[in-house]
Amino acid sequence: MTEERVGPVTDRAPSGTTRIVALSDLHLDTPFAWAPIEVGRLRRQDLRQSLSATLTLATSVGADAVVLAGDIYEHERITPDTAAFLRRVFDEVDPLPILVAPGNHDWFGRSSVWSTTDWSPNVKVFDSRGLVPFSLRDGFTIWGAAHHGPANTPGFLDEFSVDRDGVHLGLFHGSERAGLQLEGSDKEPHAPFEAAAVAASGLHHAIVGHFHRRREATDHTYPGNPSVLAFGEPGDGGAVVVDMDSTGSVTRRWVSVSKRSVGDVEIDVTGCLDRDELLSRVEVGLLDSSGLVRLTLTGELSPDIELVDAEVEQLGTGRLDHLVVRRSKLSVAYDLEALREEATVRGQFIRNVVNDVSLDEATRQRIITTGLRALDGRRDLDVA
Ligand SMILES: [Mn+2]
Repeated sequence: MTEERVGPVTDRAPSGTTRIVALSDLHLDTPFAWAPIEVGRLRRQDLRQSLSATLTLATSVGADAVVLAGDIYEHERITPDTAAFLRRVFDEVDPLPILVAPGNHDWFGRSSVWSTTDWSPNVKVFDSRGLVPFSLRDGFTIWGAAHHGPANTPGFLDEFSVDRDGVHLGLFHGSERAGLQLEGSDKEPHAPFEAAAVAASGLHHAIVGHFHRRREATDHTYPGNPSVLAFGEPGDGGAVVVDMDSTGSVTRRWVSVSKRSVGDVEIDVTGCLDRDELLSRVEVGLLDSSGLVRLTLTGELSPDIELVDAEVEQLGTGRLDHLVVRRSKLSVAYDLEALREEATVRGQFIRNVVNDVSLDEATRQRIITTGLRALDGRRDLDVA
């Protein structure tokens, strides 16, 4: 669920403080393969809107710069229209500096949009593999770098140290090592770094992209993805207003730049006696939801109920932008002890599955449920 976590930022940065608005992992033009075509289109439009809202925010809070920490778009997917959109919205906030550190999805290369677009003069794309300085103002330096390919980028803080006085902010796309577990094991260690290396290098703070979960660490910040790309993502990211004082310490405020909510709802259907009762329970359970919703049915479904996903999905029509129904946590309340005693095909089926030692318990339950539904002549089966 993406929501407003702070009120509008109405104050101005105190004098001597530099105000940065940070964003990462927008993934413009991501395909949303899980979604129907029209929902995918809607979400891609939402992503653009998140960027526009970020730039509006930056202007209204008097930011000194916008920093983009990578994966703003996807190299394989970005359309000429999206490139033109980027060019236009960046141009519209000129002379507000926009600093870009390309990530593993929007890596910098000769053919990349970061490289081929004729950006307005306020746009600075870091194109070097090593961190290089950009002097935002006297005594305030932003160090940025780029991924040059979709994988195998070494850590940006390896063998790096600042070489001048003042306040130093790092900007790159990479994996803080301790955070890898939090993101799940399928995240490859792109440009890994140790949290302690930020201070050790002489940087006061680093704005880092790649992890979709927001993180407010002592000396680094992951904005998190501002607009979720799939159900199950934490959805706690956004644009971050970072105020950095003359000693290099930071104050951070996350601001939601996503208009449409994306959420998970679980509804227990245990005890529903027929389909109508179940559908009303779901309808009531969805009353507080809006936007895109993944509904997970849980509990025990009465064997008498014939449940078709399309009927449940219709409950969202007109009120929600999209409703996905998931029944993987739903079991059917068969009386297996009684059924396995039956001298029937059904009884034999249960005995065979129960006695098959090659099956793990989850598979066994799924086969039994699916098989019994099939033997009952139901067509509302999950694909096993
Ligand atoms: Mn990434």
